[in-house]
Amino acid sequence: MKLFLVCVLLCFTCGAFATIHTVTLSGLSFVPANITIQQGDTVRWVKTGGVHNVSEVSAVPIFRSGNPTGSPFTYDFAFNAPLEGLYNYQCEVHAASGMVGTVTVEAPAPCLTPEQVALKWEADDQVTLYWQAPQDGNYDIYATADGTHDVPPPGGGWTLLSTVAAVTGPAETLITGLVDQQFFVIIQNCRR
Ligand SMILES: [Cu+2]
Repeated sequence: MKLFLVCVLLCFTCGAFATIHTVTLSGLSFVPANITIQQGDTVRWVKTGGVHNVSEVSAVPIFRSGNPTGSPFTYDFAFNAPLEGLYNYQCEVHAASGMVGTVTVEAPAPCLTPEQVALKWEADDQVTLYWQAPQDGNYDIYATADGTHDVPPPGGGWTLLSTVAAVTGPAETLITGLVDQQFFVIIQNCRR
């Protein structure tokens, strides 16, 4: 008898490893001035000359390198959950001269729960998954036969069953060629 379990539905993006994005303080500019990153990434501001600082623009800055200084510095800030969206920042000395920048933080799709995926057997080796994309995008559907999922796909013994492009809202995905063993399935939202 075949046992098909929808076990884990992850909510991280492809390349789930945190990235460091470097912004250089150059003259009276941040270079690049506007960057888009994934939640969990770090922005590293590097200053070699001049009297500057880095300060998010709000009454209580979410990130701030410290008071303006003439000393070189490297300032790291990790944009971890729940931070997302647009952050304006400035050099407090030179904001009026246009020394400003933005960081846009893209958050991963919300998690699906196993209850949000329905199964319908079409044949002994075919099943249709009925699910709802938490946000528009491309989805990879992975399965593992041994039930282990400590290492997220694409590594860790996962098999890519299907790639579904440009999903908006409800989705039906037919999976064919299942073998007679226990499957766990992951539907992974990939920002591509
Ligand atoms: Cu400055």
